[in-house]
Amino acid sequence: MTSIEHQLKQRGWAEEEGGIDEATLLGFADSLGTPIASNSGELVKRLTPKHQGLATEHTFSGSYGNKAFPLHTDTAFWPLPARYVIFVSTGPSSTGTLVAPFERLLARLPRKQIAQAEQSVWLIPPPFGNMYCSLQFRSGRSFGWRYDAHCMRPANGAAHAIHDALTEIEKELAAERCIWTKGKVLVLDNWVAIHGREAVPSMDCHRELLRVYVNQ
Ligand SMILES: O=C(O)CCC(=O)C(=O)O
Ligand SMILES: [Fe+2]
Repeated sequence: MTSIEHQLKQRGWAEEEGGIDEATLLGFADSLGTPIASNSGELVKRLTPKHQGLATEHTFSGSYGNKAFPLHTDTAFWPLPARYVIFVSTGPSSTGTLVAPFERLLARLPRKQIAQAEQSVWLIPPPFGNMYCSLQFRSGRSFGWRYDAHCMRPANGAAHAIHDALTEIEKELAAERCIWTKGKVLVLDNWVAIHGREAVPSMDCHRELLRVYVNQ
């Protein structure tokens, strides 16, 4: 088992310095599974900080601009969210990507709210999708978690309570901070770990990550 696979199994994400560039990214993605295009149709998506007004509506940058992105599951609005998210940095950046296992958030809920998390129903409205979902999903023998307050609206009382509780927990959560060097790769098991981004200071406006979704 490679170090990446081992880390993914152990804690739900993996980091490696200096291993990958644009030319080798899709080959690396192939070694994990099948690369899947993002909603924009691109297999490799180039992520750069954008001012809110200049970014596409309904994207994270369209909603938050250069401010912090809250913790989320990528593609939470897909019937089955992408299994892995690969990020590679094309240069150094001190703006961290934040990562935490979803269970670390759940562990902070009072016992009574664990049941509410299980009973919570969420709506993913247009333009993101058009479906109801729960936080936990199952695919074959695997279970996963989805959470993205940007596209998931609480649809019952339990979901409202969980939304409020997770918003508070997120403020105090000790998330791991991945800061970037050229060629560094971060692979997330997107069913297990959620992630966000720190606010981007103007001096880091050249920050650039490449992102690929992978299914198994
Ligand atoms: O830029 C980052 O560090 C993460 C970006 C992200 O989470 C996203 O675009 O979905
Ligand atoms: Fe993301």
